[in-house]
Amino acid sequence: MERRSFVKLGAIGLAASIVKPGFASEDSVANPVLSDYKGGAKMISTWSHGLEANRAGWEKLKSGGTSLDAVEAGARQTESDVKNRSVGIGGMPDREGHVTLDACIMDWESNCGSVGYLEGIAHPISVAKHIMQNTPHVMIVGAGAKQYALKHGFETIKTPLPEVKKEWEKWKKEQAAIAKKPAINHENHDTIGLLAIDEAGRISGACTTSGWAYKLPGRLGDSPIIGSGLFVDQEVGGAVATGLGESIIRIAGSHTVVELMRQGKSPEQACKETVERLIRKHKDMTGLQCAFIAINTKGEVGGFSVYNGFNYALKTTTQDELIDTPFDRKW
Ligand code: SD4
Repeated sequence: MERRSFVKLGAIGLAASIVKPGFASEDSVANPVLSDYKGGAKMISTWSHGLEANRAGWEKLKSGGTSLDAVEAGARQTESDVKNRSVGIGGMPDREGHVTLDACIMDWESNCGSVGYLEGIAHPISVAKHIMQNTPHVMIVGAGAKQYALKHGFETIKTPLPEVKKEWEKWKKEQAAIAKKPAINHENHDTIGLLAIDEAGRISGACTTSGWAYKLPGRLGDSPIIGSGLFVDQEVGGAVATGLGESIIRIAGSHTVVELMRQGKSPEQACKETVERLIRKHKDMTGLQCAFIAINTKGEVGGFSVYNGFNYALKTTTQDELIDTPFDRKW
């Protein structure tokens, strides 16, 4: 077949896929695989801001919302936190002073949506969900993502915030070296990744960030990449990542965690082996923090980080707490 007709057929396929079932909808058909789940609703989110995010998500779960509603609500909570320097409105800019946001979302039917390099929009996670539910695409970035968000009436914001702009101006004066790797830890870099399982056993995940502070313009990390920053497979479970995106992409981190769970590993063991693989792929781990958290279809959860200092928030009907993960090494 000539390439041109192949492309044309592909386009017809694409148009057909716009109406195909399998597109996420608010009232997605229950997956029969899920009927046995008895573990109750549960939500886990990275870092201490995960506590507030979980509480926002829990409001949805409590009132019969799905895990997808919960992770979106949780992510939106952190995106609107003006004190958070790594997510949403309070995020740190790139080298040229632009706050560009990355986010992705995935549900139990393997529907997924993603935005990258999105500037001036309050809730990238909801744009990602909108893309997932209303287009045949998974990922829309940059000017196209902005155009999409504006067209669909998403709330706009002005970034960076004045205090963030001041910090950036100070940094600019100091002329930080371009190749210098920033220390990624709780203080300066704390993307939120969320996973939820609802009463029906449906797993969804979300991830949202402003990424590496003072990154090169155009840089995308792992957070908008399905399989790196987030992966969900209802046959197995879900995982999210936080830390230096370049390292996480290198091993398709979240997908790796899920595949290890598929082989029978517990969430914690799968996260540990993924961290160990990541470490094996880097000659120099100085300052390179990365962590994963995961949930399986039994509702078991766990996490693991390269360095100490990483924690995640857990919410169930009886728990609302922060859990320090085991780690490979100390700072
Ligand atoms: C990134 N993974 O853009 C994100 C940042 C992050 O904790 O997770 N920080 O590389």
